[in-house]
Amino acid sequence: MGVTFSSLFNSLAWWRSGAPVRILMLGLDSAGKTTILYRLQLGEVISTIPTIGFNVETVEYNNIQLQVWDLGGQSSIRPYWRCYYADTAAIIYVVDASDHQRLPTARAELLAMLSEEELRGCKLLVFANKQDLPNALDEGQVGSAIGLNEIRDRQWSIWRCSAKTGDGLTEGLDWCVHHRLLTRLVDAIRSSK
Ligand code: G3D
Ligand code: MG
Repeated sequence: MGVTFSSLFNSLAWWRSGAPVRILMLGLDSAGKTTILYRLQLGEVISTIPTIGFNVETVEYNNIQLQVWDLGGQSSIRPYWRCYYADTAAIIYVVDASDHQRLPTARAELLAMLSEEELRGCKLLVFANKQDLPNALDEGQVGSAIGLNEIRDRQWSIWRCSAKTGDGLTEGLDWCVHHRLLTRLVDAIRSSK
């Protein structure tokens, strides 16, 4: 599985050819972000707590920096998140599809995040995680619950997955990568006219 993810991330690195790319992986605590990070097997996960107090996990792979932190909790530190927004290629939002009670919170936090000016237009990949659990909602149900259909200002996609088994993770990341490749292709065609 590591090889598959590596080739996906290679494609994304190729797309930017040189400049570092940042991918933010966000979600409520316990959504499964850290599990996904390890499941990707991209290298050593570095965990740091900046002075402002939230825990950031980072994996660097081939000029791509994948940064992970929990949303929710103290709104007072939210302005400091901006330090992490520059050069963000995509946001991966992880939702615990089995935690029905916290879906409204997951929705509110996502919408607050997307309203950040610096993240305008940034593509959004949502993982409806924990599909191995019997009470997990599918991607359509999770998408409705977190208000994806109301998002009109950016491209988004939602995929069901299980970080526990690894199912669905490749498909989601594949969308991310191929979508950007397609964007570049369209840009190249336009500029050649
Ligand atoms: P976070 O980093 O988003 O806070 P974690 O979440 O990756 O720490 O995961 C929180 C808990 O959910 C962990 O359980 C983890 O094993 C579990 N988990 C993550 N993804 C899945 C999944 O796809 N299916 C199932 N069944 N569980 C998952 P513990 O018990 O270690 O707290
Ligand atoms: Mg974590």
